[in-house]
Amino acid sequence: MFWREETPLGRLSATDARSRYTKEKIVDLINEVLAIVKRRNPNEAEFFQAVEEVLFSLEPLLKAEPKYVNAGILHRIIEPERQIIFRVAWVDDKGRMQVNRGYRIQFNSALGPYKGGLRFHPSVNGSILRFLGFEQIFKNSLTGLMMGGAKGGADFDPKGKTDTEVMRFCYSMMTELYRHIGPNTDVPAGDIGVGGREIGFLFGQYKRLKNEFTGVLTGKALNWGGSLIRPEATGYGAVYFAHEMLAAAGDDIGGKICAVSGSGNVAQYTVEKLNQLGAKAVTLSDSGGFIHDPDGIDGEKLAYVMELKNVRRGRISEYAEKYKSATFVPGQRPWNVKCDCAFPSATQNEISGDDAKTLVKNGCKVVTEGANMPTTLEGTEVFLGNKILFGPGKAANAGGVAVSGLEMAQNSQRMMWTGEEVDEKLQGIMKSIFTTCSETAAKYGHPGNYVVGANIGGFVKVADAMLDQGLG
Ligand code: NDP
Ligand code: 2IT
Repeated sequence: MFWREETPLGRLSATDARSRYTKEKIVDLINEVLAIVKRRNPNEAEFFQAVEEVLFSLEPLLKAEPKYVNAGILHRIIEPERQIIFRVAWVDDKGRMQVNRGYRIQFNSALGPYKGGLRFHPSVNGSILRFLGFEQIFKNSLTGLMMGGAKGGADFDPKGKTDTEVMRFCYSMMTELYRHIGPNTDVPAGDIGVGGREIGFLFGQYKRLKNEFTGVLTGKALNWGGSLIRPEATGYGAVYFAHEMLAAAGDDIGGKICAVSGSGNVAQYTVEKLNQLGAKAVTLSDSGGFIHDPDGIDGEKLAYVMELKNVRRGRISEYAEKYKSATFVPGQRPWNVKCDCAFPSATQNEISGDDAKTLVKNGCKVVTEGANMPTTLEGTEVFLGNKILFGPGKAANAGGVAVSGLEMAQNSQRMMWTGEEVDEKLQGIMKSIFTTCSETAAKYGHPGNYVVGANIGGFVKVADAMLDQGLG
């Protein structure tokens, strides 16, 4: 727009960018920005991977809309607004002092308060949280709700810890985190290793420290400010997204054989919704291996998994001891099981290029990412090259954060909506995300490529808000 060109920002940013980056040279710009990411964040493979995928898919947009280049949006969007790293010291049940590292990456607040989960896992480091925080910016934008992007967590391993150890860890984590967050500043939630139990302990400590009962966290229990359908939202949303992709291709999820990985929050509610829609989930996994149950993981078996994983905190291998129809394969992921649809719902980079080829060879037609970045760049190319209906995580798993946004809205109103109301809104949001992905992909010359659609669709809203808000 003309007036933007005339703003001080427009003149400032235009100095060399406009002359150096002609349409033909957009790829040079992308490579220059990637080099900055690498220099500032050396050896951060996951963060680099997430940025590389997004920036290259923006190419057609940047060629059509030089305003983003002129205002230096790429240079700004790859640098978190604020990054907090802190010591978390706590005492275990034997009275020994333990130390972990805590993080909060407040990546982008152009669209609203920072929003994104906390991950507790021994693998947590800056690279993983920066990749997750970066993805969260575009995911939150796609929901259409007003939320910025953030991620946090700690290299704490909840496995094998008692409830009291987890409680003391959460208290100590919040004793530092509380000064950086708030219902209008930054609203964390769960992710791997952080569920209802951890959110409760974190909330209790925040409330004591601030003497305020506010919606500072989402994923709260239903009896003290949580939203109906939040626990279900990511898994349900992923299946709704798969349903939309199939419907647009004239097909239906009913009767489909589905391979699901993970056995935590996202995987469990993916299986529940698949069952409700008449599909058959035949696999689940954890870091020990996967189970294959060709008879399908029906409602009764799923109830067993929920008790096993959420209450007893056991291993998925126990499923095959309980149900003789199932086999347990240690140390492997479920991608060589013949299926129509795959729902990777455990962790990043769990589908390699070879796994993707195996899935395609075995007839898989739909891949819906319940997890964040579960497919490597090589795997993504295999799926796109074979015209698989591929729902990238930042679109397909956005249902979780979307219902977190609805939890924030309910907390602000001091109201609680019915489950039907929230589920209806979730379905509407997933449908609208699919429409954005589909229409944007077509508009920029890549029809059916929902990776391009999600990345450009998510980026435009954030970038426009950054333009409106000036330098920052
Ligand atoms: P949970 O902690 O509930 O479950 C995680 C599951 O994944 C467990 O079965 C776990 O097995 C498995 N897993 C974790 N890390 C690894 C690993 N390195 N190798 C193999 N298996 C692993 O987490 P969620 O279900 O909440 O999260 C799953 C994925 O979904 C993550 O990528 C998360 O970022 C993403 N996501 C979650 C949302 C949410 O609302 N919860 C929203 C959007 C995305 P084990 O118990 O052996 O570790
Ligand atoms: O990756 C994600 O979107 C989440 N873990 C959920 C974040 C949230 O704020 O609900």
